[in-house]
Amino acid sequence: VEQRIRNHHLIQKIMSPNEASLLIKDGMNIATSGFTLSSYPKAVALALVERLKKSGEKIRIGLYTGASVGEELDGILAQEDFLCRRYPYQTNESLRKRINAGTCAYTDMHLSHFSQYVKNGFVPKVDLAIIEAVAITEEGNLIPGNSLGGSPTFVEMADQVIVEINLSHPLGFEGMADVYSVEKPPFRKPIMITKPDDRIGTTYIPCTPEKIAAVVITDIPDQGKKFAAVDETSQQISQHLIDFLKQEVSAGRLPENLLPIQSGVGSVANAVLAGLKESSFENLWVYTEVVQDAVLDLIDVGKVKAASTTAVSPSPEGLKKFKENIDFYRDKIILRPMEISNNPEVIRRLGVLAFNTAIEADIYGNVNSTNIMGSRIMNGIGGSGDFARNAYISVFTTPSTAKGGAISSIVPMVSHHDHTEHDVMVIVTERGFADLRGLCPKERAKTIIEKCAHPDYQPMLWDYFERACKGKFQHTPHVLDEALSWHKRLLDTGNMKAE
Ligand code: 0RQ
Repeated sequence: VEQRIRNHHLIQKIMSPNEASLLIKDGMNIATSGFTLSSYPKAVALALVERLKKSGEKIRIGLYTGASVGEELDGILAQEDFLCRRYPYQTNESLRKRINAGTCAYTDMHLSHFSQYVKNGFVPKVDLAIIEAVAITEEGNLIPGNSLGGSPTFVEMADQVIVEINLSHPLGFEGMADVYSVEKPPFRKPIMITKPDDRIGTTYIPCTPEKIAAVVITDIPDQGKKFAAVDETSQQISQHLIDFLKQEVSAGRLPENLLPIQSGVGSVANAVLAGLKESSFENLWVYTEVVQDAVLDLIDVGKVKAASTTAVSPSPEGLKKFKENIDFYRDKIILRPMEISNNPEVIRRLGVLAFNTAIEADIYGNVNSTNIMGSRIMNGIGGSGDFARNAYISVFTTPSTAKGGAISSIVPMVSHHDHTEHDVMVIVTERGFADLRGLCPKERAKTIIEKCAHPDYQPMLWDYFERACKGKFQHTPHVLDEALSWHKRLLDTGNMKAE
């Protein structure tokens, strides 16, 4: 215990998860650690839900996190309908159902904005923070697990803090974090990161013993998430992206070792980076928000010099490898708060190559990454907008069809806009890549239909575009009555294809 809780006074604040859960009251806004299913608190929420289920008492709370958290937090709270409000990102099935049924208010936000919103008082105040940690220092500071997300901001802004010391995290995590808090305007100083591995802050989350209301000891591990095996489609997407990068190097627009890479979440994103392992690229830098298995593998083979991230969220096997070899990885991975990992200033300065995933894209290059058929939230925008808008080159990948071909991912008009035509430079599907830089809308449409759309849908897209071009206004031609008719047809008949 002394190794984990180095402040003697705080040893007296150790309590059971159930006792600590009594600090959570109806109507509170609770902010927690956790980002992409890593290092979110579990024990207190599990105890809370178990106790309330027994007593039959109902509560409604707001939950603020870095990004997605797992079943033991979002899942169980959503199942009992205890969540009235949720910021800024989620990926949980039960919570998604509540949001789409309208019983939990969800505000889907750029992750770089969220810490600012909390600091500036743009969202209701944080009453209580629950932070999973590896250890507490003599001064009361917190050593984070394998994610930082919004934790430093939440600790700074909360009235009180519950710390869950998770023994499943090795003490070797200490030293990986670089915690720096963005100042308030006006006249704030630049964030002095000019290389992905620059260190500008502390290895702990600043906190005081007085703020810590309870310490809970647990060993419940993060569940982690298995990735789908790299299938042919993902492999083709990855190959086209690598061809594009090679083209940029040959043209002298990118250095031989590229520029710092950001890659989104999910199986396709993981496959894209897995492709880099087989490629000729070396001495790569990573400046991203989530490190999944593929980046660990690239580090293993010596292809990555250093990776800056706000979370290390590999599969269960990847997590085991990461923990067992933490002394090796600690030198190569810098864990930053999400207000730094996703900061537009730093992303623009470093010249990041941003690879993110689209649900659908339209012929003019607008991208929907969040809402299926315009209305049903999938996950959220996460950091994709932070990176896409500020990137040196922003790339969006997607298979050209979904649901066994019933859906075309290239449509006349997207049913929801996350990344507008102004932020999307390249679209890649398994068919090829469309380089949209410098093209006007009609040139973009031709390129996207030709290079990215599935052959089953190409004739329909050409037909739409050619008829649109017969209209009066020639800048971004549309047939407004038909622009969303593909989505409507899918909802009516289960297929986007015309009969
Ligand atoms: O649905 O699970 O019911 O089969 O969408 O699609 O192809 O499995 O792709 O796992 O890579 O997720 C955009 C959601 C892609 C993700 C998104 C259906 C499809 C399937 C998932 P099923 P895939 P992925 C870093 C950056 C936004 C946040 C982000 C995401 C499901 O990448 O959330 O990038 N991105 N953050 O069948 C209807 C279409 C569809 C479709 C796919 N056109 N219409 N359904 N699907 N295309 C991380 C953070 O920010 C924290």
